Amino acid sequence: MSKRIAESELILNPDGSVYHLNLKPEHIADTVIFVGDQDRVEKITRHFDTVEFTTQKREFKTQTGTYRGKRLTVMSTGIGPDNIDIVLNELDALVNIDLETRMIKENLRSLRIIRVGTSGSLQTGIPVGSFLASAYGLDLNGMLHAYRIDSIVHPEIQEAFIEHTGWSIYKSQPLVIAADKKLLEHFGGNDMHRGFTATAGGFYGPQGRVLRLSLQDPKLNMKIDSFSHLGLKVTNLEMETSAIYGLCGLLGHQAVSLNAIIANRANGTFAKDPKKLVEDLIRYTLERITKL
Ligand code: R1P
Repeated sequence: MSKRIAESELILNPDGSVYHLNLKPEHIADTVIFVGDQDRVEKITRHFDTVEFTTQKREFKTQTGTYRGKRLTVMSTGIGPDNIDIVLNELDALVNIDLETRMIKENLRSLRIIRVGTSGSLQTGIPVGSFLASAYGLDLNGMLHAYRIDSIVHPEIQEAFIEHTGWSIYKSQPLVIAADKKLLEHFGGNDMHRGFTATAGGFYGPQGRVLRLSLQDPKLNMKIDSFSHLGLKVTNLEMETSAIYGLCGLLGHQAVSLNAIIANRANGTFAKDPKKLVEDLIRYTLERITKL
């Protein structure tokens, strides 16, 4: 029997909705599409037959409706792994905690989470304009270290990565977490690269970008690019995937991350029309969702 979760630990708004997301259990579908940008939510739901519910608080905008008869939720997570911690804990609470009694439910539900994001490639073989499904997330940001993560990580790849890059003892240890296999198979079609996606906790220094500040290890990006373990190379950098894979793995939800490659860090190129790439990935994702 679980313990009652205190008001200070699971905060509810006066209307009973969860604190940051402003949602009640009836507002969400079992399949949830995550995007970063709040303006991308309607770029997806404008394809829907109907939208039954809309809310927004800060960067977390949610719409639920039906697409070709299938009930779907689309939610913006904003930027970064810290937001993913909020979004996934509150989403899980909506389905797996009784918000009246504040007790964990006996029968747990599993959500399907599909991220539709943008990302920068690290390999010349994955050019701007490609789509990539992340088979693994490489966690370089540390958020997941707050949790007991041992059951879902891949220490042999982590150790090889730490050795190859000479990973600093002053940074949190990298973690490797896999996508949900079935969702990866379903969404990672022939026209998609399979990826090993590094998730950074910032956009500039943490991804090796130099404007005015010097980096602790200026060669780190080169070492990440050249890492290879049993054929596994780090393919792209963004800011959410490993956090989603880690928390979904621990909470019992299924997740896959789909990336539109809008930049290539290996050859310095950036997409001429990133909006079109995102729109193409949205259409691809919605098409595949109807076949789930
Ligand atoms: C940085 O510009 C943001 O873009 C990428 C990164 O992961 C980060 O969130 O993804 P989204 O376009 O999905 O937000």
